[in-house]
Parts: sequence; C-alpha cells; structure tokens
Amino acid sequence: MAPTTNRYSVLLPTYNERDNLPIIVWMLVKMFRENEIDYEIIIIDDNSPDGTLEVAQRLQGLYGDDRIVLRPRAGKLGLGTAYVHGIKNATGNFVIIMDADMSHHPKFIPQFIREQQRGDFDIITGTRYRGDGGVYGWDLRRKLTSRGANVLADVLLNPGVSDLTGSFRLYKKHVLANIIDATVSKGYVFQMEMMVRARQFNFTISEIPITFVDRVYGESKLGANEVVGYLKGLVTLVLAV
Ligand SMILES: Nc1nc2c(ncn2[C@@H]2O[C@H](COP(=O)(O)OP(=O)(O)OP(=O)(O)O)[C@@H](O)[C@H]2O)c(=O)[nH]1
Ligand SMILES: [Mg+2]
Repeated sequence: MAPTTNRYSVLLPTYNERDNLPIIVWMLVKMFRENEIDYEIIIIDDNSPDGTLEVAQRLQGLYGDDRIVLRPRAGKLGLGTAYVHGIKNATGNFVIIMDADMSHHPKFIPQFIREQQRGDFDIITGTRYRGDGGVYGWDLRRKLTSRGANVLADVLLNPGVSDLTGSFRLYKKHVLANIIDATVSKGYVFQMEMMVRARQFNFTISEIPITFVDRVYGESKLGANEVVGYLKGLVTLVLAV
C-alpha cells in the first residue's frame, strides 16, 4: 500500500473473548505490519467475567502501549456506548470498528482502505449481501433472521446500504463522532441507525463484500429477545426519521 500519514484506530469491544482476543490481535498486527499501515488497537472490555482484560494487558505488554490501548469499563454497558468510550482517546484520523470474535477477518481492512482512498469516502462498510460477500457457519434460522432484518430495514428506511446490521466498517474519525452523537438506538438496531444517520447527513458510503464466519469460541447470544428488540428499535427508527 502507498505510504500515507494516515493512522487507523481499531475499536475492539470485548465481552468474554479471552480465547479469541490473542488471535484477532495477532492477525491485525500482522496485517498492519505487512501493509505498512500505522495503527492502534483500542480494546474496550466491560469487566468480562472470563478475564479478557488480563489477556488484553498481556497483549499490551507484548506489542507496546502505543499499539494496544486499553479502555476498560466497570460493567457490561453495551456496544453502542463502548464505541463512544473507545473513540474518545483514539489518535487515528480513521476508525475501524469490528467484532473481536473473529467473525470479521482483518484481511479485508486493506481493501477497505484502498476503497476509501479511491473515492475519499466518509464510510466504508463491509457487506455480506453483495458480490462475493457471504455468511458461513450460521444455521438457516440465523441466516433468515439476519437477511430478513436487512430486507425489512431496507424496505422501511431505504438507506441504500445492503448490509445494515453488519458491524465491520471504516470511518473518518470526525464522521463517526458525528454519527454516534446523533444515534439513540441500543442493541442490534444501533448499526442500522448509524447508516440511516449517515445518509441524513449526506456522508458518502461505499461497500466492500466480506465473508462473515460464525464466532470461533464462545456462546452466541442471538435469541428471541434480540429479535424482538430489533423489531421494536426498527419501528422506533421508522417513526423517528
Ligand atoms: N465492551 C463490550 N463488548 C461487547 C458487549 N456485547 C458484545 N460485545 C462485543 O462486541 C462484539 C460483537 O458481539 P457478538 O456477541 O459477537 O455479537 P453477534 O456477532 O451479533 O453475536 P454472536 O453470535 O454471539 O457472535 C464482540 O467482540 C463482543 O465481544 C458489551 O456489552 N460490551
Ligand atoms: Mg459475533
């Protein structure tokens, strides 16, 4: 990749990811080094009972505190506020948000960066629902839930983004700060509202197809509660915009 003065801050929210964290951090560091990209990885752990924070501290010792930044919180306060908290001290002019459970592969990040540079886009979003994108390891129920959630949101809100509930994205930092300020939803709707707000503010968005694989270690939490929460949030959002 052509050398630039850009710095990329990765926000990694973690809750019970002690088995996944060392692998994802290793993969990120390797990718950034090989592509000569300046970076920091900000880990926002919500006091995970499995001791994820201790693992994060060891990784910080290994890679250095200019590369691994710890922004722990006292309890499980949810994903939306984790990004707000993480971005506060981010030193990069770009921010990448991704999951820590290895559903999002770092190999797509250089593609995100190249695409961002191509059109000076404000936001690059990974999409499972266009081109070579896809989902691996989910059962039919979960696939249909995700696809249905996206189709429903697209019909109701029409923000012109094919993967609204995905959470693998690259933002200009000031753009992310702006959008987060305007976003009120919690839970699964949060990612979708971010795209709706981005369109409202006329930020430019481009998509990169990604393959999403089911989490490697740990229990999935998607249950009826999340689906009901999503539908409620979607209705609120449709009424609000
Ligand atoms: N800091 C923080 N991180 C969280 C919280 N909830 C989830 N995460 C992390 O956010 C990322 C996405 O959450 P996941 O639990 O993987 O959500 P999902 O992919 O929809 O569901 P899974 O099937 O469980 O993978 C992961 O890195 C989680 O560890 C939270 O309340 N606080
Ligand atoms: Mg996951």
